[in-house]
Amino acid sequence: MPNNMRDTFLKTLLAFASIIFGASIVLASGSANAEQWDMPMAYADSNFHTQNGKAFAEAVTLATSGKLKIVIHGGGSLFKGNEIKRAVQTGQVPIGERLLSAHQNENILFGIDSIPFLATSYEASAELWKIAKPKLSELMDKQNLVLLYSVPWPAQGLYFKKPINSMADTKGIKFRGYNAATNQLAELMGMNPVQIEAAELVQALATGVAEAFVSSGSTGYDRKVWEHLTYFYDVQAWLPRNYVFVNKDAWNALDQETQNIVKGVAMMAEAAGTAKSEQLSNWYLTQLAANGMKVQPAGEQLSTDLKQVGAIMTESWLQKAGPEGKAIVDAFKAR
Ligand code: PCA
Repeated sequence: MPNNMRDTFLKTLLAFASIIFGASIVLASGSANAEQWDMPMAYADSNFHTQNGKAFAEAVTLATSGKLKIVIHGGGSLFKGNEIKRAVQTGQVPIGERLLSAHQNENILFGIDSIPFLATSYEASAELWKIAKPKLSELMDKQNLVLLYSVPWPAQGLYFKKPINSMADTKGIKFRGYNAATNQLAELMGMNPVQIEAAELVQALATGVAEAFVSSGSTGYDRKVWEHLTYFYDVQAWLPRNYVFVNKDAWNALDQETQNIVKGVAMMAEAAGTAKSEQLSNWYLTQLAANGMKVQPAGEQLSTDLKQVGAIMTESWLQKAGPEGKAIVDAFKAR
């Protein structure tokens, strides 16, 4: 490895490791071309994605000796979840994080991670991501974006007020969705979907705008949903992803060394965030239970009904996605 490459790599590695292990940052002061990147994120400050984003930001700041300083704005405080991608595309902010599948209305391929029961473990999720990534990077490139890293949420389960034994029990329930797939799930189960950001979930539950939803134990825990709901069915339907992306013009304006550092730290952030997600996934469920929720697998009839709904959703996704989508799913299944 050439010396300057090795230096960049070591700086990057040391910076990330020191952040993860809780070092405090001392910056080389007064870097000549110091630049600040504000980075909006949609989820709670305490959420593991946001914490991981903070480690990423601090490590970049440290490894570039403050030449590029990334500042996280969590909880949708700078831009709301559904505004973040556009804000980055149009250069209102240089970098941001968002739920990948929230954009499946723009292009169905962004919903590759929300096909029910396709990739339901961390291992499968990583394999599907590896296969889909080149196509997604290409799509993003056309949207003036550079893909940096992606971290999955824990598996998605169903939250309800009352026990649900089959689809016969879900008719007419007001169901909070977070993307097109979750709205379709609600409709196929006879429920009434209403799309709401995680940041507004508690208010929706408190005011009765929504009375059920699908999400991870992570969001249930972050939002203390046991104050409103009692039943969690651990159906492990899919692992949706958050992804971090940069405005292409802002990216191209960075010098080569800084780009290498950002890419290196991003790789580490993907690995560390994914490990954290997996490590916490069961812990979140124990927290739901400790706060009085009944955490259980779906019963036999509900499982059968969900498989049927999943098959319909898979079919409709494949139809919309055409040969490109099919190629990804086929390659994943043949792995
Ligand atoms: N939490 C996010 C998306 C997926 C998840 O687990 C939410 O509910 O909005």
